[in-house]
Formats: sequence, structure tokens, C-alpha cells
Amino acid sequence: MSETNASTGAVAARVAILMGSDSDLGVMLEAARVLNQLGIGWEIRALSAHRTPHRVAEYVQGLEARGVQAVVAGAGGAAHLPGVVAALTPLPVIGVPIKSAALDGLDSLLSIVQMPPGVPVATVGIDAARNAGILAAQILGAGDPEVRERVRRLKAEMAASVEARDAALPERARRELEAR
Ligand code: AIR
Repeated sequence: MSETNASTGAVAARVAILMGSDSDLGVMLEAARVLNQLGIGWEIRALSAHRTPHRVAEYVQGLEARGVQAVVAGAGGAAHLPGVVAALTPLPVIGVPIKSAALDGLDSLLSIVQMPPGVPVATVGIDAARNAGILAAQILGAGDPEVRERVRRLKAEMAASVEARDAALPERARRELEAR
């Protein structure tokens, strides 16, 4: 169900996954994982708003021409990457605050969510890269019924899993009480 480029056979990237450092990869992989589940192509880069600002600008300026439709950007600490990307492109940007050692990610969250009027970044929870991937798919799905249908199926699977766990809960509660 992946969307492949007819001439190269490669999956065309519709979502760009960015991060401030490759040390964010463990978290940001969850965005890639759910986009794979939904058959949506992605590309991935580590670019820093502070350490490599010119590379960020250069990269963001090429996104539209390559057919990228949404950006998921994660950063930790003074997490300015999502905001800088949003300043440079009309594409929607979803920010992922990465949990930091010093302040548990509250610094990242506030850096990403408190954007000035006129430059929004859709911010998900701390380390919530999977949600960012789903939201990117939902944004694409607003104009693409096939993607919308895949998101609908993902939600139906989630509901079925919750219902199965609910059905198993009384028996599980009895067993856990007996084991104590
Ligand atoms: N970071 C990198 N450039 C600017 C910022 N805010 C963030 C990264 C990472 C954290 O700094 O997103 O979460 C630590 O990066 P590193 O490379 O030292 O591990």
C-alpha cells in the first residue's frame, strides 16, 4: 500500500522527519514506524537550529519541490528547530518535545509550544513522536481519501485492541488478586 515513484520505484517522501541531533533518533523513529504502518513515505535528517542553522534553511527551502507535504520536527532543551522550520515554510509543522536530562522535557515543550502569533507549530506531548506521525498522516488525509481510510483503519484497530483488553480485564483482575 506504499506510494511509490513510478520512475524510480522508491517510496516518495510526503513527510519529512527532522531532529536536532542524532541522539533524538530513538524517540523520532516512532514517527517513521507509524508512517510505515500507514504506507506513507518519509525522509529523515538530523539538522540543528543552533549548530547548523544554514543547513536547516537550505533543507527546508527544498521540501516543497520534492513533494513533501508535512514536517515532523523533534528537538530537546532549547528546542527551536520546529519553530525555525515553521518560520521558513508554509507546510504544516508538528513539533515533538524531546525529554531532556536537566528539566525532563518541560524546557523542550515550552520552547516548541509557545510560538509567536502567526507562526504556529502543532505540538504533541513529550517524546510523543508516534502521535506526531499520526497527526501528519491526518493532515495529508484531509486532502487524500486513501490516506484518510488508512487512518480510519488504524483507529479501528486501536479500538478493537482496547475492547479486547477490556473483555479480558475481569479475569485478569481475579488472577492478579489471587497471586497477591
Ligand atoms: N539540540 C541540538 N541543537 C539544538 C538543540 N536544541 C538538542 C537536540 C538534542 C539535545 O540538544 O535536539 O535533544 C542534545 O543534543 P546532543 O547532540 O548533545 O545529544
